[in-house]
Amino acid sequence: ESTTVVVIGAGPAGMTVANLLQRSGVDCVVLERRTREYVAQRQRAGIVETRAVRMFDSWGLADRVLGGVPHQGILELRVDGEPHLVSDYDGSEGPTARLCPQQMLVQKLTAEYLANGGDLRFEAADVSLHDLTGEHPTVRYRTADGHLRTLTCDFVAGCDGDHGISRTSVPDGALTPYAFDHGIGWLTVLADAPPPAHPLLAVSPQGFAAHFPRGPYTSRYYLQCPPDDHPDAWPDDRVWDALRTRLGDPALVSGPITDREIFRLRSLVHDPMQYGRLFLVGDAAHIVSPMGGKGMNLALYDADLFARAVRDSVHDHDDTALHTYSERCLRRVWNDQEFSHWMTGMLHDAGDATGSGPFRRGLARARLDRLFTAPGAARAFSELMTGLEFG
Ligand code: RFL
Repeated sequence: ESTTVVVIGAGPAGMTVANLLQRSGVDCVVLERRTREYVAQRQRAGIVETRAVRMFDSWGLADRVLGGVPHQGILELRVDGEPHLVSDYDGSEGPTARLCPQQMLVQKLTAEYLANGGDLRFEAADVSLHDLTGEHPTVRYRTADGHLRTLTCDFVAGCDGDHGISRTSVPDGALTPYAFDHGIGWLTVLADAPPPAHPLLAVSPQGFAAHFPRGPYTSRYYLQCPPDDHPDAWPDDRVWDALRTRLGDPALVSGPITDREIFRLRSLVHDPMQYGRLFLVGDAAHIVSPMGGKGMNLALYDADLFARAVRDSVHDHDDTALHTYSERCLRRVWNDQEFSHWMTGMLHDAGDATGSGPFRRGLARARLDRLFTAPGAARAFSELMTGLEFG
């Protein structure tokens, strides 16, 4: 069996690549290890940034895959209980960010791709990549009923996240990893409880906390905690007490908790994002600490560049964009890493629960103060939030 592109993974990166290739008239097959139900339930990101909304719009897909809830562009930064509103509206023309939980985006991209006759194979086990530096790589996998299959292709899109097989198929030494551990843990809780008026990030002496909308009656919360803490140490009462204290809102309405996890804030970049005819897209190439909401949005950026590069190569025999893919992606990756790192430092140090000391606390408070009072600083922040900072 042969096709032009084999896409490994049906998350936001893989399903965006698949739809954009389909719209470009380029054949592809998507292989996903999990079931369709499993992938459709995975809840993570919640906001598609302005740049990514305009990207989907340019492909005629925005209304089909993003749903209709515009994000008002306001964020609340609450410092010791005192609210400050910052905006991600940068004054430019065109559609703006949307509230669109990650699993909704993936469900809609999947439905759109299948409705147009796309080839998507769930429960593909033991996927392996071969001849990546040759003219025609092959991809082997096992179907749910145990049959071995081989696909021959021109390009492989490695969209299988941080724990996938794409990156680990690259020989040691061909990619350089740049990793950073922030030394911070976040307890993340999903609950059937009223969302805040605006996405809310709170600094307090007890540590950082956040409250984000995820649906009409669904919220995601984050609480800074030691990175090696265990979710069992956080029974419901402790979660709600900590949120009320850190958000400075004794009347915060609680609700049934449907998910509770602890993860370590870390950042990782692999350079280059390419090996032969394998192109890494999204989390397979980079992880951004969640502060700033850039991880999924970067995956969408890579997907757009990759699909356009393949389109140029297939239709116009022009490989320029394929050759510059990694370099162009990495420019934005490092830009977003910097934004996320800056915000992570500022919002944790300002509360000083990390023990980073009074001097860093003073610096972090000065950065916040500048953001709230200096129009140039506020403008730079809103540009970074929209993702439109490169013009
Ligand atoms: P995904 O979403 O991990 O999808 C990878 C897909 O590949 C499949 N797969 C395989 N398929 C075949 N064979 C194999 N061997 C395979 N191995 C894996 C997997 O089953 C899956 O379907 O990667 P992708 O597409 O690159 O998308 C990246 C985003 O998921 C990620 O960046 C975001 O979720 C990060 N993130 C956030 N990003 C934002 O932009 N805004 C946010 O608010 C935000 N919040 C978050 C987040 C990540 C979180 N986690 C994971 C810690 C909140 C959390 C809690």
